[in-house]
Amino acid sequence: MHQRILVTGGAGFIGCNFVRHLLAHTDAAVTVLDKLTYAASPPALEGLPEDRLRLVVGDVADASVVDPLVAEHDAVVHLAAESHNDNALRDPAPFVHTNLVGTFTVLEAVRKADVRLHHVSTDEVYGDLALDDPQRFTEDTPYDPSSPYSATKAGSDHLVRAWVRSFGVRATISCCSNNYGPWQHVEKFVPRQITNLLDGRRPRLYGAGDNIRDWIHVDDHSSALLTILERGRIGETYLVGADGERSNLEMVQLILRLMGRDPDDFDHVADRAGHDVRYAIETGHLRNALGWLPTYGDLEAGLAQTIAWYTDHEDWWRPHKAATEAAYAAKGQ
Ligand code: NAD
Ligand code: TDX
Repeated sequence: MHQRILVTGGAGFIGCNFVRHLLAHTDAAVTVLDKLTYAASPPALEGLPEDRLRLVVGDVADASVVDPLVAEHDAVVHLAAESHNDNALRDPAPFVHTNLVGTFTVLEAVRKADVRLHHVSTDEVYGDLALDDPQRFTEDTPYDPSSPYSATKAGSDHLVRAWVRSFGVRATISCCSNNYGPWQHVEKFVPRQITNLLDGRRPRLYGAGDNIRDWIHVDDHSSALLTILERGRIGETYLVGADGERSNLEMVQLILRLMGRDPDDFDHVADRAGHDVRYAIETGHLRNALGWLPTYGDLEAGLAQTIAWYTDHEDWWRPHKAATEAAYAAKGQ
């Protein structure tokens, strides 16, 4: 339905998987706008149909780039962000720039050109839950972000909501749980542990490892984004998750088992400052309203596939590994 789609942050982990999903499941011509920060993977966009994919290198907070580009498209899917909590604790400045000023810039561009927007956000905007809380996050849970990263994402969501109500911008928002899958930077939990094991290092668990995350395969996130882009109700926020709650300890031990290692073959390291305890998503709204369903029912199968992918793509992650681990080591992590 949307023939020309602009994907901001399309060279990042979720962005590149989403671009591949768009090219495979629609006829759309896709433009990626990406600054190509340390987190980008230009190789992930190689080998795709050249007549349907264009890469524009630029800053999503630069209106002189964003305004004319947005005006050439029918829809924008906005993923560009600084995404890693540990980096935000070291230096929050780029998070304010990209996540807040960048989203403001996109909103002004879609307002001027009257272009449909889907804004990609996170379950972290709702803060965290206690381990024994029977509730999960719903679309009605009050925003209560607790980290510098999630505060900038929450702020960006508030901007989108205000632009919808005040200016009639045609936008939807999705808040997704923790993604795993191919092309995820080795700074993140799942690829860090897999590549540590491939590298002869032990996995590193922050604190006791009791914290719970709700895991979803990135392909399921992509299909949810396309569903919301095509059929979502303007002004609505949709939670995206796949009933994948696991403690970090359970995840490390699952990865160890799938890689044929001893379940105790990991180290506890310094905890993250202000570490959110638990995220959990109630996904009924998206399923009932738009009929979306995840295809990876089985977290273990998705993780096994991801382990195989990292085993086969050492050329891709190897150049980032040493510097990433050196930065962690400097913090006792
Ligand atoms: P990522 O860090 O892997 O990729 C981000 C991409 O944005 C990179 O390609 C980077 O170069 C680009 N970028 C950064 N600053 C930019 C700027 N100023 N201008 C243009 N491009 C810029 O992130 P990700 O994990 O793929 O996350 C994508 C989106 O999904 C983010 O908005 C994030 O908040 C959201 N999200 C992520 C998860 C997750 O588990 N990873 C879960 C829910 C929501
Ligand atoms: O080495 C590690 N050891 C460890 O125990 C790392 C890197 C992380 N952790 C813990 C911290 C978290 O409880 O694992 C959990 C997952 O950590 P991250 O991969 O850093 O993800 P998280 O902080 O939960 O945020 C992710 O999901 C929500 C994404 O990075 C965000 O962009 C998204 O919004």
